[in-house]
Amino acid sequence: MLTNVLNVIRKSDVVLEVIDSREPDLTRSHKIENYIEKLNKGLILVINKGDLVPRDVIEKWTNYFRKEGLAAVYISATNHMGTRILRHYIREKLKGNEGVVCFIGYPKTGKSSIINALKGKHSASTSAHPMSYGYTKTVQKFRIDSKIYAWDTPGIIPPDGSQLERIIRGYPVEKLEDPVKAALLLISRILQFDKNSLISAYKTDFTDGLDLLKKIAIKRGWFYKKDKEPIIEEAARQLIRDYHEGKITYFTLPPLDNNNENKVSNI
Ligand SMILES: Nc1nc2c(ncn2[C@@H]2O[C@H](COP(=O)(O)OP(=O)(O)OP(=O)(O)O)[C@@H](O)[C@H]2O)c(=O)[nH]1
Ligand SMILES: [Mg+2]
Repeated sequence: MLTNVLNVIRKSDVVLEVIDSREPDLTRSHKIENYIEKLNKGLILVINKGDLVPRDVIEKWTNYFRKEGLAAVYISATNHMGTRILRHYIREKLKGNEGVVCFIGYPKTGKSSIINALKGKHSASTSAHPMSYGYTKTVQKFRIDSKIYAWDTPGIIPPDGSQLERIIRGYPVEKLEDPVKAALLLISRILQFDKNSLISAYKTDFTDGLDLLKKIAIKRGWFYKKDKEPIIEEAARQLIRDYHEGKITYFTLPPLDNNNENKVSNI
C-alpha cells in the first residue's frame, strides 16, 4: 500500500496532501511530506471538509501551515468551496506548464471528492458508505482542465500512530478488534472540544461515551435477541463511520504563535 503512494508521488509533478479540517495536525503525514521534499516535488496541503468548521478556524490553520512555509489551501469538496483557488495553486506550482498532480492522504479525507469537485462531474467514485479504507483501489487518471491531469488514488497512506490517531486516520472500521474501545477514544477526543457536536449529531444528551453508544443503539433498534441488551459494538462502528462521513462537527485550533496572529484570507 505504501509502495503505491510512493510510486504515484514519483510519477507526479505536484502532490496534493489532503487533510481533514477538524483535525489538521492528526491527519498530516510528516513521513510522506519528507519524502516529497526529498524528491523535490511541489506540495500543496489541501485542508478539506472546510464546511465542518467555522471559517475563521480554518483560516487560522491555513495561516499556521503557510508560516511553516507550506502552500496551504482550504476547501470543501462537497460544497465546492475553494476549488477555484486550489486550481490556481496547482497552475502556479506547474508554472503554467502541462502536468500531472496526485492526491494523497489518509483514507476518507476526501481525495476522490476533491477530484469530482475539480472536474465538476462525478468521475471519481467516492465512498458514501465506506466499508473499508482504500475504497478507490484502481489507479485512474482524470483530466481536470486543459493542462492538468490528476491521479486518483493509490494515494492512500496506511493509518499509523497511536490507537486514537489510527481511528482518526481512517483505519477500517470492520477490522477493529474492539470497536467500542475505539469509539470511546474518539468520543473522549471530541468531548475535549465540543460535547454539543455529539448531542446534535445524535439528538440526545448523554452522561459518558458508553451511555452515548447505548442511546445510539436503542434509537436505532439494535438489540441482542438473547437478552435484549443494546448492541453497543454496532453503535460504535456507526459513530466512527459517521465521523468520517462528516456528520460530527467540531474543531481544534493550531498552537498560537508569539504575536497571537492568526488571520489570513484564502487567496
Ligand atoms: N462534509 C464533507 N464531507 C466530505 C467532504 N469531502 C468528502 N467528504 C465525505 O467524506 C467521505 C470520504 O470521501 P472520499 O472522497 O471517498 O474520500 P477518499 O479520500 O477518496 O477515500 P478513500 O478513497 O477511501 O481513501 C465521504 O462520505 C464524503 O462524502 C467535504 O468537503 N465535506
Ligand atoms: Mg478515494
